[in-house]
Amino acid sequence: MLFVAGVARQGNGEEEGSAMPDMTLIIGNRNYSSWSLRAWLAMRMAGLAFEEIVIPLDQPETESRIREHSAAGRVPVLHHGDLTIWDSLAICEYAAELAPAALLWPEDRDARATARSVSAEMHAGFTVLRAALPMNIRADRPDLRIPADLQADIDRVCTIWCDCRRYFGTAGQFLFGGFSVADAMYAPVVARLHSYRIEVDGTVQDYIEAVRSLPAMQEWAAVGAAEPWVLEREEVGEPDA
Ligand SMILES: N[C@@H](CCC(=O)N[C@@H](CS)C(=O)NCC(=O)O)C(=O)O
Repeated sequence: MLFVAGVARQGNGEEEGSAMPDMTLIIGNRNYSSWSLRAWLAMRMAGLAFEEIVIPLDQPETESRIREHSAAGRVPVLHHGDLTIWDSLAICEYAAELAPAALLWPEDRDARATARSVSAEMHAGFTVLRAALPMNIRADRPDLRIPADLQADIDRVCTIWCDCRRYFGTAGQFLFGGFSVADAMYAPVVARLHSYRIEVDGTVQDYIEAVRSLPAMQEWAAVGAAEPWVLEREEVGEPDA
């Protein structure tokens, strides 16, 4: 029994002879839960097998259900045997360690340091963009007004993507060539720029298409689009009735 994040868990973890203990990823609604998408995508792109539990957000029982898994009260949460890992970036890091061959962090040290910088910037920042453009996979909202502070966040994201593609990404379609944690961290922004049809230049549009074309992203989007839950506070940019 381990007490992790304030939650007692009975281990079913690494036993002698078992190469890979079970993993379960707890996520929110696919349509809206941007932090869940980051962790889920990193796990999938690392080729890791895991069970999923979806806890719909904004329901009366949401908080208590999440707290059964993590005292931090947020999804995503990963259980691996008797270990609990919470927070999207920590789960991405863990996936990178479990599956080193997937190169979720670039091999080149300069590229890796930059990938970590842009991932941390996403994790800690872009508050205006995150509030004004909620991830809403099934939305198609071309008429959203873009105030200056939102445009500044969008411009910063586009600069990051263009710089990464130019200086580190030429060997592939993603920010650092092959898919990395940085792409997982920005995947919900890709979805947002698409949903709200934000005007971007050709390099950014190509990158958006590369991420959206990933089979894992298409799977996430298809399941998210079919979900029954509609969260009014996340529904922005609807045309006036
Ligand atoms: N810093 C955390 C943020 C996680 C987060 O805010 N998740 C939201 C869903 S996307 C959540 O759990 N909200 C709880 C709730 O709405 O009750 C991470 O990176 O994982």
